[in-house]
Amino acid sequence: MRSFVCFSAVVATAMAAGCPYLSGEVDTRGEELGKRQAADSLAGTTIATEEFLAQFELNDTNAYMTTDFGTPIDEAVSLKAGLRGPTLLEDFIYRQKLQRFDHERIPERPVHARGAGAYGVFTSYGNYSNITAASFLSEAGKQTPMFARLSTVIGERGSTDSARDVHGFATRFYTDEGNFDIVGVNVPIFFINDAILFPDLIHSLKPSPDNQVPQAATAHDSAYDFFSQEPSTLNMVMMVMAGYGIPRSLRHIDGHGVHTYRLVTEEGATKLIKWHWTSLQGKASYLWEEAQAVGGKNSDFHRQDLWNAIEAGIYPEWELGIQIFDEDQQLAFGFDVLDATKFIPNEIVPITPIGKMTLNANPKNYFAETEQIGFQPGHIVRGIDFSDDPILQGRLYSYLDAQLNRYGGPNFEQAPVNRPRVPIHNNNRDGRAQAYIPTNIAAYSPNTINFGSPMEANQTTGNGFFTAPNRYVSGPLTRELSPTFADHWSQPRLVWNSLSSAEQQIVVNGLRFETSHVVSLTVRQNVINQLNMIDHGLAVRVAQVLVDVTIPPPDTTYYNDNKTSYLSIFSNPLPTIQGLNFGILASIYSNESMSQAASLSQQFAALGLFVSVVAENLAPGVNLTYSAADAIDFDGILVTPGSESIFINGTSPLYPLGRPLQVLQNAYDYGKPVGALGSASTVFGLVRIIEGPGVYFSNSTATLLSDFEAGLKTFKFLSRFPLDPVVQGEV
Ligand code: HDD
Repeated sequence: MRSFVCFSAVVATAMAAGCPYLSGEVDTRGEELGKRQAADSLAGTTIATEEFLAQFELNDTNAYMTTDFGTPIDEAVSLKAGLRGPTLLEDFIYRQKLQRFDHERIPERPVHARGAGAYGVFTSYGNYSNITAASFLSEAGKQTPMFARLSTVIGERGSTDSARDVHGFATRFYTDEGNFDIVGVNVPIFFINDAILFPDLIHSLKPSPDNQVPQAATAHDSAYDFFSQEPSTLNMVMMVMAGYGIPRSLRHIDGHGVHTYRLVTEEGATKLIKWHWTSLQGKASYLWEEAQAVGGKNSDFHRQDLWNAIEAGIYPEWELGIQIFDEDQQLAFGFDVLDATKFIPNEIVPITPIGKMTLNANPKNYFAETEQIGFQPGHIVRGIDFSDDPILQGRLYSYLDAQLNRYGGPNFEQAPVNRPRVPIHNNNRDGRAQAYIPTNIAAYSPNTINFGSPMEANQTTGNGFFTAPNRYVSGPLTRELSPTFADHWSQPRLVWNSLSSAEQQIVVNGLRFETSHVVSLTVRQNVINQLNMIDHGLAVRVAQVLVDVTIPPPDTTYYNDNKTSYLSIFSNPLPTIQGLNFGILASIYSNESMSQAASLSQQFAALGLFVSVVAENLAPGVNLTYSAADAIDFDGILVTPGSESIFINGTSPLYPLGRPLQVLQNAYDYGKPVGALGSASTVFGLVRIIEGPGVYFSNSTATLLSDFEAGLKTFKFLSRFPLDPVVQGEV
């Protein structure tokens, strides 16, 4: 036996705390809650997350080690024949420990493998029974527990958060009438308009099958081969390049259900809708150079950011809104609302807010909760119905199939994070790892032995319907794309028109980066041909770095002057700076610097910012060293007076050569607000920083506070970056 320090103390405490197996106690948490749950479900309420999950939690405090089947064990040393002899097959403890380790992984999601999740609550703004029978929308103030998982798409589970990618925005409502999932993304559209193309899309985006390069990146031949051969993707490519692909954080993205859904009232009246989650933190994005630095310096940036904000009580919030329109408006907006590659501009159908999601609790175990949650667009509650969108129809099959593969069996809905907060009654039975004990011996319907139970829910007025009345489907079998899906260029053109010159430059730069990695001349040419159908200037500008391509004459077929104000990320200031990161650069060798840092730190923290004082070592009052700090850690940076010498000398064994200046320079180069108090402004003469918007010098702390508050809301100062001459009409 290996000796453990304080072993006897642990035993004593465990006994005092009433350790279950020592005292012979039986765990009845599940049973008690089961009774409550049944009662609550009849009363139309759900059990709060904390209480619900508590029944499944394993708390190891003051407990002895046991096997999976409960026997107390000592498992630190294997059983051997002789002190130096071989390990014995008989050692069930050793075998179980290794075996459990060998089986720790389940297949990661084939897409959206990397993500972060959190629990929350949804609050309905009103009683919407005039448009839907969905019970979670039945009264103002009604609260419904939630779980949200936000993710990248292409990167593997161990890839990087800041990869340029669409971001998944999956939300689950644990309603009092079962689970409802909106499984969306951070753009209002999708790449393709027929689910049969999904494997092709994903194969083209994933790393090359021969060498698995590149990871979590679209900058390669196959992606652009597919994009240029399947132009339905162009709308999404444009948005991803316009900043949607590299958000500042998961808190700063919107979510969109993408498809047209149908709402149904108790009386059977229907409306068509699109779901939208609007971030109350606002939308904010990295610049590309910054995103790449984040990927290298802190590949967990987004996951950590969401976690930290929730731990600090700065709960991220999103407003749920719907665009609502009539059944006969399906072709009224110049495209088909069943085409998932199109969005309805807000100017045409405004978004009506109907509730709010607040994420307020981190999971306690990443695997059990964030990894095991299995979202499905097919998780629907009464009052909500599908549409014939071919992408949605395909998803109704694919997600169930994906969960079956990940879990290896059909009982995945029994995992705590997947369980509805209402009781389950049906005749589904058995399967791998069944966790319930069904007691009804008549597992069939109709039956008399169990008095007809479980009964069809529609015997109760208003329950058990999903499919809207008067929803007809008819037509000849065909493998054709509807001509109403055929225009792939007018909306990417609208996206292009809706961006500021600086944002258009971001798109051009993004496409230059991506297509410069494309080796095939045919693919490069095809990309340019497609861009030319969106905008000739765009094609010309991207082609400038490709050289070996022919620029076709303008193809004006789909050129239009339409715009929407909703799309621009960088033109709209953030509604709040709460939860942004702020750096105060200081030096421990200057009393003035340290005392200013302490006072500034307090005042900036009072604005709701996460403030870090950076200095040479972790002396009192310092949160981060120059060895560890980087511009990516901050949304704005302020230099303290007295710290000038570290910028001028720039050398010390305590940090990499030139690091303090580099942090400042990079922050400027990433478009962030930067500034100096008093004499520290001289430091700016040492770097390539041009005085202008977002660069603040003052002797007054109050002035700097208000400057930075405005600067952080602006978030990125794009006027620092050069524009192609073409913007001034020179090409
Ligand atoms: Fe999907 C996961 C979003 C089209 C097949 N998808 C997945 C996730 C999100 C989306 C957010 C991660 C959920 C989580 O966090 O667990 N997917 C979308 C959106 C789409 C879309 C908004 C179009 C509007 N997806 C789509 C199609 C197919 C799939 C057309 C296949 C026909 N998606 C899957 C999947 C995944 C998935 C393979 C992987 C793991 C999972 O489902 O649970 O089934």
